Amino acid sequence: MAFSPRYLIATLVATCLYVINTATADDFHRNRLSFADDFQTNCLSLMPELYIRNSTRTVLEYVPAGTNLTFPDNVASCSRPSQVVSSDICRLALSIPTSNRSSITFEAWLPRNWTGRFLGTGNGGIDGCIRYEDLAYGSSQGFATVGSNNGHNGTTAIAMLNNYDVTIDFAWRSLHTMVTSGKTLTKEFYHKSPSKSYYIGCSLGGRQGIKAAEMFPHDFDGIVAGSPALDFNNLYSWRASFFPITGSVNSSNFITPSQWSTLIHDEILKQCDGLDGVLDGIIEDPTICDFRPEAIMCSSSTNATATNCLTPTQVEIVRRIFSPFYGEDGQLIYPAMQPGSEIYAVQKLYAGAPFSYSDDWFKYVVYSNPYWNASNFNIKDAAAAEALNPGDIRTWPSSLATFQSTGGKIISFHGQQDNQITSFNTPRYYNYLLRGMQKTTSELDEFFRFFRISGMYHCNSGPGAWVVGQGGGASAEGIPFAPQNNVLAALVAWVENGAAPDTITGTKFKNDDPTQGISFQRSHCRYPLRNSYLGGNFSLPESWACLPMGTLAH
Ligand SMILES: *[C@@H]1O[C@H](CO)[C@@H](O)[C@H](O)[C@H]1NC(C)=O
Ligand SMILES: *[C@@H]1O[C@H](CO)[C@@H](O)[C@H](O)[C@H]1NC(C)=O
Ligand SMILES: *[C@@H]1O[C@H](CO)[C@@H](O)[C@H](O)[C@H]1NC(C)=O
Ligand SMILES: *[C@@H]1O[C@H](CO)[C@@H](O)[C@H](O)[C@H]1NC(C)=O
Ligand SMILES: *[C@@H]1O[C@H](CO)[C@@H](O)[C@H](O)[C@H]1NC(C)=O
Ligand SMILES: *[C@@H]1O[C@H](CO)[C@@H](O)[C@H](O)[C@H]1NC(C)=O
Ligand SMILES: *[C@@H]1O[C@H](CO)[C@@H](O)[C@H](O)[C@H]1NC(C)=O
Ligand SMILES: *[C@@H]1O[C@H](CO)[C@@H](O)[C@H](O)[C@H]1NC(C)=O
Ligand SMILES: *[C@@H]1O[C@H](CO)[C@@H](O)[C@H](O)[C@H]1NC(C)=O
Ligand SMILES: [Ca+2]
Repeated sequence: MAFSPRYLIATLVATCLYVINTATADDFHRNRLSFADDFQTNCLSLMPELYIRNSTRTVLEYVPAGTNLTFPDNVASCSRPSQVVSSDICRLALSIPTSNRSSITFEAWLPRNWTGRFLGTGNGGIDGCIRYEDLAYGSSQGFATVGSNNGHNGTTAIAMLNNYDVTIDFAWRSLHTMVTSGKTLTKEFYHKSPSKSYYIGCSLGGRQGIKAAEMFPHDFDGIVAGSPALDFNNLYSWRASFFPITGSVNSSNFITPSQWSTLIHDEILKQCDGLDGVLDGIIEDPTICDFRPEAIMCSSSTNATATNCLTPTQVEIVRRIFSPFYGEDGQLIYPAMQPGSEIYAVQKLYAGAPFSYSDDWFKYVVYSNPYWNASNFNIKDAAAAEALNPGDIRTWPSSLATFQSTGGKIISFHGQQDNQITSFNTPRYYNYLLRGMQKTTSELDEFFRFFRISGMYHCNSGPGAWVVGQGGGASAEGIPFAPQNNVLAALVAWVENGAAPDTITGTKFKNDDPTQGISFQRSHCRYPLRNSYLGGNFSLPESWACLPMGTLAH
């Protein structure tokens, strides 16, 4: 077989390139290994328990990038048996007492490639669960990242029964203990204090962030507070209010999941999807969706077994669900559920069973009575919870002046199809804070910006462009860690360079799978601006503009 000269030259060049490449790779590998040894040695020789009073060490290990960590001791209800770690870290865990009858489990993931930044992570629901995906996310972006179990393990509140110290940990003390301990250990490990301190959390975690800004304004320079569980006592009462409205699954007018997710949701889209100018299954601004359920009521001449319409009683149930929740004195307890969230809301809030977080809260915290019956919940219970305000968990500060004066910045966001915390509550808080601090919108926006994320359910997922870097896992995968696309990167740019975000561009991946490519992107506006369709391809961000309410788009 004869080879052409051209082939031989090509082969020779390829071989030389291969040799050069191999040498480079070997050198790189060797350098990396010797560096790894230092980092690893420093990690394993750290004695974290010496720096945190009365703490007990439970983990100290060097974890190389690519490791699939497993957590055999983590309670099953946290649903976090393992976590892939994408950067080299020093991992340590401590048990830290917070009183003589309470303690927190603390974790720090300290990356080899440290940017000098510190990141605290929050919790969710009524848990008790370290968000390992957020520890992996933060450490992979070079933050010394810490998390805690918020004072108890698992997804129930039973540990708070007759132990007010566990409730205090849950309300604020676990997070603050985690931050002070985390900063101390970061300094011991790197021999340098963190340059800037950040926080990221959603839902309960969003509330934790606002609480920290209120109570410990020096803990963080920047806070991402997603879908925040603000006005916590009233939120838990609002959630408890649905079961008496829907009745139990076998009650005569119970609205079934399929009625919610097809009949009712479809009618909501029919009435409101087009308000933003585009029929895409996404209601950009649900505050202007005045849903009329009578449109799908069965008429008296309809066959009584028909499933494509609602009885008058069911229409009334739907009306109550989409109405604000008022107390004994006629004062607002919590704003209405926004239309658009029904497909997922039916799984919990409208499931015809007590909502477990609220049930736990009243049983184990408000009344210390495990036999309390959620069927009989009413506005007197709401008043009792609000008056008790366990652990001062409310989180509804009328001013964050001290936090602002330290240069602190807050980015809040809320999914406009949130199925667990009505997204109408965050504009309510924005306006409350604005009144409390007596600021104009542009003045408040100097340190507190709120973005409405259309088509996003509770903290993540949904039909909209919901991937905005709001947490680890799917919430940050596949998009660059860049201010325009990622709320945490936007916060860093704001705190460190004064570059405040005007919009956040969210991404929707095909089937929510980054490997399949981007389906579309949309830039989300900061409240009170609204996303308005200008024309053109609605899958492109530039076909939309953030305009004040009442402005004509074109
Ligand atoms: C730490 O332990 C000491 C002795 O064991 C005890 O006196 C002290 O109260 C503990 N401090 C805390 C914060 O638990
Ligand atoms: C990590 O390990 C767990 C438990 O062995 C396994 O279930 C999981 O699939 C692994 N994850 C990956 C990405 O390999
Ligand atoms: C919580 O679980 C961890 C293991 O993940 C354990 O070390 C700790 O003791 C538990 N804390 C409580 C309060 O039960
Ligand atoms: C725990 O500390 C409290 C004060 O914070 C004290 O009243 C109580 O007696 C202590 N209990 C025990 C068992 O030491
Ligand atoms: C370390 O982080 C910097 C910036 O954060 C990045 O540019 C660099 O590629 C990272 N290096 C490694 C080895 O990950
Ligand atoms: C509802 O009725 C079904 C069928 O009769 C029964 O199996 C189920 O236990 C009932 N559920 C409740 C909550 O009563
Ligand atoms: C009502 O609908 C059911 C089921 O679709 C059907 O079997 C029945 O014949 C209908 N009755 C009348 C009066 O149309
Ligand atoms: C709760 O109260 C309802 C209504 O009064 C009653 O039907 C139900 O049996 C009670 N449940 C329990 C567990 O006592
Ligand atoms: C609209 O933009 C999307 C996203 O870039 C693209 O996939 C689609 O082909 C465009 N549609 C038209 C009609 O140009
Ligand atoms: Ca639409």
